[in-house]
Amino acid sequence: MISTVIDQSLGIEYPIFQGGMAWVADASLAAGVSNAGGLGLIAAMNSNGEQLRAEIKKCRELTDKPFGVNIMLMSPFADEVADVVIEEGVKVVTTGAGNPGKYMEKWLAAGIKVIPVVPSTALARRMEKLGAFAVIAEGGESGGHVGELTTMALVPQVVDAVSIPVIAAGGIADGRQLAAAFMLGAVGVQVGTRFLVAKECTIAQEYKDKVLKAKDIDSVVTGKRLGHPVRSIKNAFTREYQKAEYDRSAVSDEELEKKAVGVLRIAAREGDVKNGCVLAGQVAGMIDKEQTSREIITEMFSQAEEVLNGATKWVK
Ligand code: TUI
Repeated sequence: MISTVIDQSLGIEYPIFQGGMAWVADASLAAGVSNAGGLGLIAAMNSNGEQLRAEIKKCRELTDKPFGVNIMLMSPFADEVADVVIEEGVKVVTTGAGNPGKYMEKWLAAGIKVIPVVPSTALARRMEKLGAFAVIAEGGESGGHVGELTTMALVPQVVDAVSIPVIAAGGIADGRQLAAAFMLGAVGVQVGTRFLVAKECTIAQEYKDKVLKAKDIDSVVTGKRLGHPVRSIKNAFTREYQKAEYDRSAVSDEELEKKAVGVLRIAAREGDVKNGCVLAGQVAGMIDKEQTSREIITEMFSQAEEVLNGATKWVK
């Protein structure tokens, strides 16, 4: 059994979070992961306050286990969903794509455990000072909005920089990577891409198929020019966007911005995996079967135990 401060303090069975994936992580997936012993998270990214409230209610109907809400700080609804998590008595909030500083005081006053995603030691330290319960150190192997550093380089530096627990994210899809995260000093992991193909994940089958078929080098980062680098699986959208991105004289920033409007939704919800943006991490190439959240979690942890138990074989 692998048990740390993360599962013990959150009342879950395994120290694993499901990533708060925009347009993906709804009540069905969050409840699936929570029922399997991890921490499921509802992504508030694409919801206004009332939509999030409804999703939280649905999640409570599907599970009596702890779950959380992820707030994407670039969302136009960030202010209102920040209040809804308090009103609804959500116990754990993770944040992404920004600094949640302005919400920390009221979240902490409401007894919420705040666990921000950080791409650097500087933000990790700031979050610790503001009262974060833990931080998620997410490397650029991950899908979606990415920082500069890799998981291998970022996690140990964040572990050294703060005294609060560190959860590793980015590039973790199997038990070997889970074990490696522990070796880097993390006490938990967050997994996104592998849960895209979970049975409880309600995205379009075309999106799941794109992940299942992906090879190691099939992901690409777009959006650097506008300061929002995003990793997704190569397709007609990324080819067209990249062409526009590199041609500054022909395509203005406004035009470029327009090209990305609605692309997450049409991929995840309409199954348009040609014109939509299929967010996924570099580990997509390792994922070749659909499984229940329970199968994913138990398989990852039993493999990690085996790897960790065998690790001393190298020590002479
Ligand atoms: O947030 C994510 N992944 C995401 S968000 C998203 S939706 C979207 N994102 C960008 C453009 C369009 C749509 C899809 N995937 N992961 C967590 C994460 N947070 N990764 C990196 C960061 C991060 C970056 C900078 C966190 C804080 C930060 O702070 C900068 C500052 O303000 O100090």
